[in-house]
Amino acid sequence: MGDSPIYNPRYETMPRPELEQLQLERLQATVNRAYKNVPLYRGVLDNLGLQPEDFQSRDDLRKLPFTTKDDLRRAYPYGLLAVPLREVVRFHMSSGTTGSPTVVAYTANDLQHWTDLVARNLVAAGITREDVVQVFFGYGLFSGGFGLHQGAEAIGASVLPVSSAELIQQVKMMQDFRTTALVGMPSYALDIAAAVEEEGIDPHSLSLRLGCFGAEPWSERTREEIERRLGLLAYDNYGLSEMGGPGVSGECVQRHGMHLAEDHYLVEVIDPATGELVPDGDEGELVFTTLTKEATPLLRYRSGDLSSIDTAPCECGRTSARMARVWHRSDDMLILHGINVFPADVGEALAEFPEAGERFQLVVERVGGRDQLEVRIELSGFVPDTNQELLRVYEKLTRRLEQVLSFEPKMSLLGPRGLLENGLPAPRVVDKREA
Ligand code: DLL
Repeated sequence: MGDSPIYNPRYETMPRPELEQLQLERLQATVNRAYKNVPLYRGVLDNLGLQPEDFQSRDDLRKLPFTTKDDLRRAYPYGLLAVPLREVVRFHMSSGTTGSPTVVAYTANDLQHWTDLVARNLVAAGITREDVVQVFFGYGLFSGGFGLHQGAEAIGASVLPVSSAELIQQVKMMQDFRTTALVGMPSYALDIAAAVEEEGIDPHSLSLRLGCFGAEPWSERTREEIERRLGLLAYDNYGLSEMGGPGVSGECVQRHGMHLAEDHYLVEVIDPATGELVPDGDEGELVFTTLTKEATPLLRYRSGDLSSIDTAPCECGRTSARMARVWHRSDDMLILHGINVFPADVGEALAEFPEAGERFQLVVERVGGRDQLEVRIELSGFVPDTNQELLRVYEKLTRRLEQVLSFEPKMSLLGPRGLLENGLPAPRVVDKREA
């Protein structure tokens, strides 16, 4: 596994002292912009008696409270814009499940930076202008499709925006266009592998060389499985819509963690319980501050993602810190075929129905390579007179859950106390996917 070229050597290999100075200058500009233009942040600084000039070191950031997903939801749709609407050229939204999603806006400069960052990740994994890149992320409010597409185009690769087409169509495109690189979600890559096998195609007869996968947690075991079944090398890349989408970090060919774009994001790792920084290298929740974002700058945004950061030099020559694979979250958000599911949202929807009790459980399994969600709901004192009445309740709840989740879950209705185990409430989330 040799080295691959570096897309933006000036920034990706900047000596760390210089990088830290750049971060400070960009932080000062960001705080200034947020204070002047975003009422939420003006209020925060004013309440603390702080002025933008009080940020003289990167550590001064810690004077500020965290920004949370709820802050973003409350600000929907325009509340956190730091520029006039006429400066905004694009919006994306998180794939969350509630009625109040989180919005991210981009100026033309933001789009340029985003494209550059995704291009860095793709080049780090070894994609070049010789590659035919098949993108099977969704194109839409979700940032994955457009983000990876722009990055691959910027490199000069030949991009096939197949998006979420039928599996058989994906396979046909891979054959007809001799696709060399796949870009999408790892779980979907496994679906494609299954379709290849069903068609009786030998994966080595395809032209696949590598894949860049992300947008959901996946393990080393899944990596090995994808590589074996599709005959390619699989690389991890990470991002979140609040930070603009993919491009926040990605693996180089060394595959020892994902290089963070520290010239665009200042990352802290905190103990989710206390909010204090954890010792260097320990696992904690990633907290991001944007350093270049014009349209929607965010200060100390709690990602919910648990990871650790290594600042040791990497053999590839990049000086940026590397973050470990994200597997757990500090909240109980689940990602199911790319859709972020918050159990609290399911609870809120169920509370609309007197027939449903307080207790419910989400059970996630991987069946035939696909994530499957079962929502187990305890009925309140409600006793159906007839099967038809039970069926009506069942259908009503299924319809509502489908609205909330944007897919239809499997559902089980249990009698009262059906979700008590030894008198205690059963866990709210049971994730049976591989650990
Ligand atoms: O998933 C952005 C993205 C698109 C990243 C394409 C990579 C590739 P959201 O829908 O806002 O944005 O979901 C963000 O997904 O907070 C993590 O919990 C999870 N996540 C993203 N990438 C990874 C990864 C996009 N490589 C949330 N490994 C994040 C594990 C990931 N989890």
